[in-house]
Amino acid sequence: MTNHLGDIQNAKAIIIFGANPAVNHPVGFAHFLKAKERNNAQIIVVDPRFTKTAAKADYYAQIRPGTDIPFMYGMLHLIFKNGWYKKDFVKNRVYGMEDVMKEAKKWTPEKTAEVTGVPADKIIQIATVYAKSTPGTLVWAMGLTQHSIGSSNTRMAPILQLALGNMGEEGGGTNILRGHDNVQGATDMCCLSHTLPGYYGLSDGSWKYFAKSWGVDYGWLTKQFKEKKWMNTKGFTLARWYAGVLGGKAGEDKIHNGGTNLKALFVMGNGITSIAQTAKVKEALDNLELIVLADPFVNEAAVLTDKKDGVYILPAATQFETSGSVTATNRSAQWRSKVVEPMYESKTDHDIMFEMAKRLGFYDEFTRGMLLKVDPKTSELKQVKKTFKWPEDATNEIARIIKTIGLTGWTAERLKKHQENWHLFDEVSLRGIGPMKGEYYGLPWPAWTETHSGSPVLYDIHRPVAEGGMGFRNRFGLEHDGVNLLAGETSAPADSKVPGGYPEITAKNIESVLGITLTEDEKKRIGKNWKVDISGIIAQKCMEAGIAPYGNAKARAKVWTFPDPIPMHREPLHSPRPDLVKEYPTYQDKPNHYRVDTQYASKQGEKDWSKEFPINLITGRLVNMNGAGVETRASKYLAALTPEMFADINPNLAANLGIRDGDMIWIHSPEGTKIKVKAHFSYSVAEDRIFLPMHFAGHFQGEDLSDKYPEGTRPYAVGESANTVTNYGYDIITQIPETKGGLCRIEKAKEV
Ligand SMILES: Nc1nc2c(c(=O)[nH]1)N[C@H]1C(S)=C(S)[C@@H](COP(=O)(O)OP(=O)(O)OC[C@H]3O[C@@H](n4cnc5c(=O)[nH]c(N)nc54)[C@H](O)[C@@H]3O)O[C@H]1N2
Ligand SMILES: Nc1nc2c(c(=O)[nH]1)N[C@H]1C(S)=C(S)[C@@H](COP(=O)(O)OP(=O)(O)OC[C@H]3O[C@@H](n4cnc5c(=O)[nH]c(N)nc54)[C@H](O)[C@@H]3O)O[C@H]1N2
Ligand SMILES: [Mo]
Repeated sequence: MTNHLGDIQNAKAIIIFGANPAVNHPVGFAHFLKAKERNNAQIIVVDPRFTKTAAKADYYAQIRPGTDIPFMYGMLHLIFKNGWYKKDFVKNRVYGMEDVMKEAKKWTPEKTAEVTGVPADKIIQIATVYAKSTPGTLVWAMGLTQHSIGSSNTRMAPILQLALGNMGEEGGGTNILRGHDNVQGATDMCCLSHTLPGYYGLSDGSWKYFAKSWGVDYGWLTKQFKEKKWMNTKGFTLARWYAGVLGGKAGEDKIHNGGTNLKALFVMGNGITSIAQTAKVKEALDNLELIVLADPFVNEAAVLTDKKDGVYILPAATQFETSGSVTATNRSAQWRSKVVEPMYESKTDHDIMFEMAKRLGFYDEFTRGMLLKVDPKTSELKQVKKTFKWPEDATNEIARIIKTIGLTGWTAERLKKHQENWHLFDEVSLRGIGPMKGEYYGLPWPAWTETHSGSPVLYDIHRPVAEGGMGFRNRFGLEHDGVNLLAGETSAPADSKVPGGYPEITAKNIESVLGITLTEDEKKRIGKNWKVDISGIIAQKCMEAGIAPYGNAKARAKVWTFPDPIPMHREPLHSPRPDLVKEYPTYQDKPNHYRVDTQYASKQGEKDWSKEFPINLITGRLVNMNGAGVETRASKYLAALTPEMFADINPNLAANLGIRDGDMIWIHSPEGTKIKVKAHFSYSVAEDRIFLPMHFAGHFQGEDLSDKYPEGTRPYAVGESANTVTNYGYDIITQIPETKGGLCRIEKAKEV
């Protein structure tokens, strides 16, 4: 989120694309409703289903899945045509908007209606209300991301906000409602395969900075890899780990993994049936040599696989049995205290990892960073103790190393103080009072120094940098195609020593940009640039001059290194509209995408999928269930609310197929897989689509696997996994699966 949940109360309009907060963020949704009470905020919902959130909306557009880019271009068409965009903002703070304007010209209300299925007058109504009610906040979640064009969707939404000047404003911004507890923290620490923690890229420079900061030898680190080149090569994604096992088999995508397949799987906190294409996942599980499942519950990977040995279930403790900091959806940190000691023979996740590191022979290297501190006089790293204190020393290590997103201020001591003084912060502004005056709740990152206030609203130039103000980051050079990438005049944060844009701060330019002279001692101690400056001198001097260490540049509407420099509509791989596939085809196939060849054009062009599979397939969430569902289906009371797996189906569609409410139906996918579920009549879905909740497991393609659970562990509710029928398809940048855009065929199941 650029802003935060409480700040949504400041909005005059709220437009929600592909999120259902009334169900999935019900506590946060209270702020949306308060915005309505306070400002008569206009709530607009764009979703293929009439959701519980839509029920609270002033305007609702029932969009065809996967067509949000045309919808937003349709809005921009009217915004540019009628001069409703913020010209100064665009001129001074955005790069590449001309190309967006050109594309938007094509998306007349009629054309937009043709592609999205939303009537032209509704598009005009929504664009008008949203453009005129400022500040407006734009909210999204999984309905935008889980598509082969997901990353384009997530660029399109900020472009709409930039055009309207809604970025860096209270009550504005792009507010992405995150999923799991601490998923923001997991992302910031990169529990993924494509960067180092803190978004430091996979490069020799970053590795050397981390080697130094961890107190380990860089040469030792390189030796942990088969060859040095693998250090800077992205790994498999969660979405396609199975391809790492199956690669090389007939009909499977080719892999690029140093000549070997994956042989072992260690799962820590993933429900397995949440991964698209469960049948492939099962095949991969069956082909592994070793499976380790660290989970408080019986991870259903163990139930799905037919593997009889080499499967280990480790009892992991829950969050209530451990302590430490987590990061909320708005970049605020929260300190947590342990409620009870780990019960029975369970161990916390970090203890499981420490034990693994001991057995694998790198425990000392793994934990050494927690023993180090920067000497304030010399700026050298020194070992200051023999044993670490968990979790405080881990938190302080993160604060010491991660400069990119400004975690410097997140010392364990400060975070604990915020936990203890929770009542002294305002929910709408996050401002502290009394002893917490001058700080925002949870020190939302960036918190540039150990005394910084935190930054509740990203890119806000109305406040000084020391109080959370900043422009956009200078990340992609000083100019492109002869255009200056730095921000224009009058767009520096309040009280800045420099009036307009400026580059990111390095040891070389700090004196000239800030207009200061460093002492000889400072020159000796300062790091190469703000991202690796162990001394903290750059951040300190920047605060004094009102300068954001990362620079003040233009936001990029155009990303020249991406397959689509500006977002373009492309039909889902499995589209119900063959006519539009011709006009808006998907990408060319992409070789070696996170180590696996990935199909686009060849899959889409294989045949007209819509002939055999005419129904749109949407998957998503229920309020009483969570994720892959093993935790919530193990609750008698939550399971009782939805005891069986079902599909929401429009009664008119059902009637045409001879299906009655409550009948069992087969749903077939283009992958050749099928599931048997109960038909649940609902007008929330249009006649060309069905909705499947993603939370079930324990049945597989018609077979009940109940007897495979260890005794006493079968959840109260079991059923088919939606992901057994989700289609092939992955985002071109991130590889998130296309679980919100696919096709299927439905038939009534024969009675037995
Ligand atoms: N009760 C409950 N709460 C949860 C979770 C849970 O499992 N249960 N999970 C948590 C997690 S991990 C996450 S990530 C969040 C997810 O939160 P949400 O993103 O709100 O969750 P979903 O229900 O998956 O999808 C949101 C909506 O996207 C719509 N949609 C599908 N395709 C499209 C499309 O092409 N365009 C548009 N505009 N909309 C589309 C769906 O109809 C659905 O209503 O929820 C979190 N909160
Ligand atoms: N079709 C379809 N598929 C989807 C989605 C969709 O919308 N449609 N949404 C996707 C999204 S956004 C998400 S986030 C995923 C969610 O999918 P998962 O991440 O698989 O969902 P959870 O059920 O939250 O799984 C968490 C697992 O961790 C275990 N666990 C809980 N606490 C702890 C702990 O402290 N330590 C350890 N070691 N384990 C713990 C739980 O028991 C459970 O087995 O699903 C994705 N898959
Ligand atoms: Mo999620």
